[in-house]
Amino acid sequence: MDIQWYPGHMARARKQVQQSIKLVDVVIELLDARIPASSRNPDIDRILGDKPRVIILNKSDLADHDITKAWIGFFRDRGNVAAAVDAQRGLGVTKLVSLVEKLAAPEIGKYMARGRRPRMARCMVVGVPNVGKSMLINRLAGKKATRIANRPGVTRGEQWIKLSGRLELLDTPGILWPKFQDPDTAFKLAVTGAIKEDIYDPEDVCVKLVRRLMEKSPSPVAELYKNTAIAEEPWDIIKSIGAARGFYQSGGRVDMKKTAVQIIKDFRDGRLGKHTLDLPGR
Ligand SMILES: Nc1nc2c(ncn2[C@@H]2O[C@H](COP(=O)(O)OP(=O)(O)OP(=O)(O)O)[C@@H](O)[C@H]2O)c(=O)[nH]1
Ligand SMILES: [Mg+2]
Repeated sequence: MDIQWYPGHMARARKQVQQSIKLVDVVIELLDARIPASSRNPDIDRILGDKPRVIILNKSDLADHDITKAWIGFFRDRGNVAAAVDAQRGLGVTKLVSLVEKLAAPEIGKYMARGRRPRMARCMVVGVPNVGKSMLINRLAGKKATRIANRPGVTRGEQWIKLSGRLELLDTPGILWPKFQDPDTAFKLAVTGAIKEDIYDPEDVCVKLVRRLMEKSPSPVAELYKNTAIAEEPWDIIKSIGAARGFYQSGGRVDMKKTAVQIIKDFRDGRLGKHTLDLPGR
């Protein structure tokens, strides 16, 4: 899989993140719980410097629960603050607010030591595309939050959300690009939806996905598609699933692309079970 980003685009986004983090006490680094290693920007340590951060594994509803626990242990062993969240249903969000407050306390303490009045902790969310940044921001904002336009004293145009009197959240998320160190990372980013459909081949990705899922016992592919996925090779399995669904092209051949896209969607929506593709300590 040969995938290229636009370097200019990436550099601009990165610069914007570097500007924004100056405005906050704490950064929420959002990772996809299904691929915590692959969804991490490899330059993140350099980008964030010594800014306090909390590592959040989002979409934990789609990930293997035990492996998520192992990942949180992995990050904590390295001295990070880490927790799992399901931004879609709002699980883990209240705890996240407490973690951010705790991490911001030393900075606010320093601020007050200079004779200033106490202020709220400020934070922002950063992560790769599609990891759930906007959804988490909306969850954090909830109903009680008020959006504050152009708060004086900070960069013009920055929008802040006041979270029930405890936190201020920068409402523009920081988008960082993942890196494809190897074809396996590219596969994981594609299958989870972190990269757009126009830069990978769904049939290619689906073959890899089916092969991986066939290694599991019982195979989630055989379970979901019942008696339709009876072949040995991933390509033939995809073909039989397409045929069973009636995905034909004119001329009577199975529409492999349409079938592949559907199977990938089934995976992303959790219909093929909860899977984590990256193991801690990789
Ligand atoms: N199952 C599940 N889906 C989630 C969760 N969080 C976000 N999503 C879904 O993931 C997709 C992307 O969410 P967004 O919040 O738009 O992600 P984003 O990081 O803002 O994406 P960009 O703005 O494109 O960078 C949406 O379809 C959400 O419904 C979660 O915790 N669980
Ligand atoms: Mg967004």
